[in-house]
Amino acid sequence: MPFSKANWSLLESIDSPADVRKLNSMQLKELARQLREFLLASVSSTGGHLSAGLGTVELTVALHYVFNTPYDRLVWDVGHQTYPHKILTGRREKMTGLRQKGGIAGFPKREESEYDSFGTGHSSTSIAAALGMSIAARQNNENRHCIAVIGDGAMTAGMAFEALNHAGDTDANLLVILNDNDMSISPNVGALSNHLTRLLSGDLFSTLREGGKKVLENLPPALELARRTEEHVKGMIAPGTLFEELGFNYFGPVDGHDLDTLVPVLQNINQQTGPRFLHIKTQKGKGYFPAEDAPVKFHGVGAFDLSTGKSHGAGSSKLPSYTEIFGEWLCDMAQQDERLVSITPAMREGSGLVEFSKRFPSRYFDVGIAEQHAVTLAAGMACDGLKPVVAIYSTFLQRAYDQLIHDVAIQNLSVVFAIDRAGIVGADGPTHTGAYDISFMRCIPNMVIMTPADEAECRGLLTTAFLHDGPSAVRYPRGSATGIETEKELRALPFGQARQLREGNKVALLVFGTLLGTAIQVAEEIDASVYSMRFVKPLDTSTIDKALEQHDLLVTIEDNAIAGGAGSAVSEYLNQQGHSANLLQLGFPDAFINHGQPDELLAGWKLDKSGMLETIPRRVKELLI
Ligand SMILES: Cc1ncc(C[n+]2csc(CCOP(=O)(O)OP(=O)(O)O)c2C)c(N)n1
Repeated sequence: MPFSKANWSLLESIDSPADVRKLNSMQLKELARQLREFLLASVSSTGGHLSAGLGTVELTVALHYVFNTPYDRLVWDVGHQTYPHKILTGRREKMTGLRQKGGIAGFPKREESEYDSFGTGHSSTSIAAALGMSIAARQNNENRHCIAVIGDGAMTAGMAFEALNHAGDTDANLLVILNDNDMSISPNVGALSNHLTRLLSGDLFSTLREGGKKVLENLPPALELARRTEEHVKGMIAPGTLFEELGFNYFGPVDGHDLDTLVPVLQNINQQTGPRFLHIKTQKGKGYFPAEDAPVKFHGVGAFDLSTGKSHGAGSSKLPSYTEIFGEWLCDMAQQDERLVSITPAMREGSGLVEFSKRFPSRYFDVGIAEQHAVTLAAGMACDGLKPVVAIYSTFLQRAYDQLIHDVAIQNLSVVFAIDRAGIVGADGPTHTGAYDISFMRCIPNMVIMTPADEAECRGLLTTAFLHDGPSAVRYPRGSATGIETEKELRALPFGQARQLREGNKVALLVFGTLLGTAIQVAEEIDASVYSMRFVKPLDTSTIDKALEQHDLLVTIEDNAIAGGAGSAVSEYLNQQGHSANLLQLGFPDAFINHGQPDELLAGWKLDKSGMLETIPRRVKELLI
């Protein structure tokens, strides 16, 4: 498929949605074609989320054509499908810097554009946010439409249902568009997904497409067309869908790639008031064969060759990732202990569970995008003899905080939290950074928190966690491990004990996690002692006591917020003991961490070698003065 710039002349004439609204129906289709090609060319060179955006090209064009954005509020759930929206809303030229430091974000951001009415990244917030906007509009005597676009994956979360439950009982001018592609990141799961499949099944949907074409043959005026389309669409659907029962006026299902249907249906809905629900059927990866064929692989990609679909970076790192180290440990432990079960809230691939799901299907639970449920489900399992391992990203565990405290920790249940993407995540930015888990877990009684520094410690500490009686968490980052040997045997590391790796002078570096490699390099230059602390809780206070005796300055190093983090645990201990020790805490400051390359971001916060070589000697000097 040619991707010459010449193909984008219509797209290049679109500087804002106002330009889209001047086009006729033929031009809208051509715009969608060019938009898809541009999106492909763009993401193949920058990397980013692809399959979801390919599936929302026509919807994006139709929404900006029919609705008066940005006055009308458009809230995109998750926000990973918004590249077409960004391209049509004045950010086409900025796509070259997508997700790079200083460039535009991969998710909607209010400060980036007036068209991004709500910042997202985590799923299932769109209906609540759009409902809130609709209520605000009413209070402010504004006559605007508020639209939430939500995928069938995101619709599985409690938050989405909570908002539907509220909205359906109001007269809010809210339109919920369900973008149903039958996929979450992996195939969608659950009873709701089955309900949606039934709505789309059989002859219903194909008859609908044919009907839509017939309506167009006579080309009646727009409103008449819209009316007839609505009658047609509503006539096609069996009454009593879940959404009708919840108080919404349900339209659909509609082919979300057919602008000839989508536009008049939206125009019709635009004329109506109250809670409305439009169900559209789309295909993830639409229009690009490799992505249609492998939507999971193309959900999020690095730069790739457009003609083959092959990643440019493939094979560049031979080192295993921490995710893979976890996935392998999980299978090994499951083999050894049949009480082990594993739970993922819709993150099979990202959490390293593919192999486990194949080898132990009856002990594998993908619960959909439902972090709160995942944690309480684990608690229930732990009550009755199972040994659950919840594989969860640091950022998504935030959503299950009450469940962690109320359902797991208070009852001191043996649930292992395998926390992936702890620390810097890079291109996904602040919504996905794992900067707070140490802080928010450390204050919970009964929690054991471990921070492996390399893959051998990761494997060992996962075993320690699994054998521990009570709740425990092992946190590890995105990306490659160090390449050191790990032993096949599943051996726990000594509970609550740190390990000293280097003996030096004056300065002791107390490292919590995988910044250990950098710390060792720093220590070589300044002749410092180095410890892998391994445990944030319980803290190895005897190691701290010893380090304190032998050094002038203790430096804690972690990839977590300084506020409440592991360094704060050391600080609290020193305060309790009445030691007037000199302590320097290195970690993330009180600021959100924007998108960029992990190395650049760490350097920006002085957590790289040269940053540490600046801050640590400076503190030593200050001490001497
Ligand atoms: C709370 C939360 N959990 C998990 C994720 C990770 N995640 C990003 S996209 C996605 C799948 C979304 O599926 P769907 O809503 O159907 O959108 P699609 O990608 O299919 O268009 C998941 C699980 C997230 N963003 N937020």
